[in-house]
Amino acid sequence: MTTAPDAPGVEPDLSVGMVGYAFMGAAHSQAWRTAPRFFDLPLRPRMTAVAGRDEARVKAAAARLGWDSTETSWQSLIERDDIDLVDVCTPGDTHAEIVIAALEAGKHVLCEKPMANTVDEAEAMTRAAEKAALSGVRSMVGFTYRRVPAIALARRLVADGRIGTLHHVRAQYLQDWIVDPEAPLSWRLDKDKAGSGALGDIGAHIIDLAQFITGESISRVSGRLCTIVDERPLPSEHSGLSGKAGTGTGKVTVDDAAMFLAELTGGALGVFEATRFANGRKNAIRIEVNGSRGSLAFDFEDMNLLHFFDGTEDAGTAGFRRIMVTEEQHPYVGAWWPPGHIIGYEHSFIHQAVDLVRDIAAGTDPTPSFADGLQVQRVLAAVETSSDTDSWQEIPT
Ligand code: SOE
Repeated sequence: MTTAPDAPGVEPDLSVGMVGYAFMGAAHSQAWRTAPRFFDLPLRPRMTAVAGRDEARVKAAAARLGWDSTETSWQSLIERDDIDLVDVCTPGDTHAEIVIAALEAGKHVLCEKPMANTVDEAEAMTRAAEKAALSGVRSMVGFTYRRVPAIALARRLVADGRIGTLHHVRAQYLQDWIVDPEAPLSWRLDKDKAGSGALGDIGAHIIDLAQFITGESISRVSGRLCTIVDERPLPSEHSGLSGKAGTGTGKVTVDDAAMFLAELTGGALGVFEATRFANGRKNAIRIEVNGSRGSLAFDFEDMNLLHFFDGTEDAGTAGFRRIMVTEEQHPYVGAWWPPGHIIGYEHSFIHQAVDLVRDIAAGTDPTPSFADGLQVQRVLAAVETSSDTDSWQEIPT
């Protein structure tokens, strides 16, 4: 850590270097900037450097997002002595190489999801993280939705026994940003870059959330993947979520929709659905868990609410209760606004930064760990194999 002068009341710095500066890079930048302004942190994140290959663009991004300096390669960022933590916000095909190099250089790592494009890569990353942890180096995978207060509250209620024995999990992640067949190709539609399509991009989130909320793991799956539009215009220039079509066409090499049945370690059944073709659904993460005593239901498009049915109440008046998760005692909420003054998408990234900084300062292992990310990767791989072979697949432990 870059230690600040020992002035009383001044926390030492945690110097951050970020690789990538598109959508996720912007969300992470906002989090590093805002976290110390609303939360008491034992270390003060400093936005030291951002890396990207195009010098003009990375400089413009640094100026826009608030980074102090730039590098034109991730290698030169990692070589810097003044970087304590490397924040990886690049497409999945680059994660393993960057992350392993950063860990070997003794840098803490935050890696965007899905952790890798293959199980082999995720295993190598996990081995590197476990080795680095022996020298106090910390690592975390960016499954940010865990840090939505209503989701964290759902986990707390399940752990407190409020829904009883788990029977079912029902999870959907629905978007529609490529429903138009003229929407251009982007790296998220390229298997070499993204690993898979809806499955890894958004299905990974609901796998993580289902396991996080219930405290159980997915042990078996039976799935089906499909590609709905298999050829699209090439992008004109920018290839992100809102890219414009250029000339010529190219192949879509990933799934557009993924569905699977699952069994959880405690015996409960799960149904999962991830698609970027659900017309009208913009970022709907819907998750419902049903247990012997009650049920919980959440939808990210109304993310400050958690619905709770308490089956132990009198049947005549029982019903789904709409909990506004904006009270001081709710997870993370105390740092924000008075009750009823809601928060948004970006706040989960801030909460992620806060938890990571606190773990680094305390010398504790952050969650989700790389081992957690690897387990999600194994579920993704099992769904693909299941779809290819028409079979149930076990998830190795
Ligand atoms: C695109 O589908 C995407 O940006 C995902 O990659 C993110 O993980 C999700 O938070 C929002 O949608």
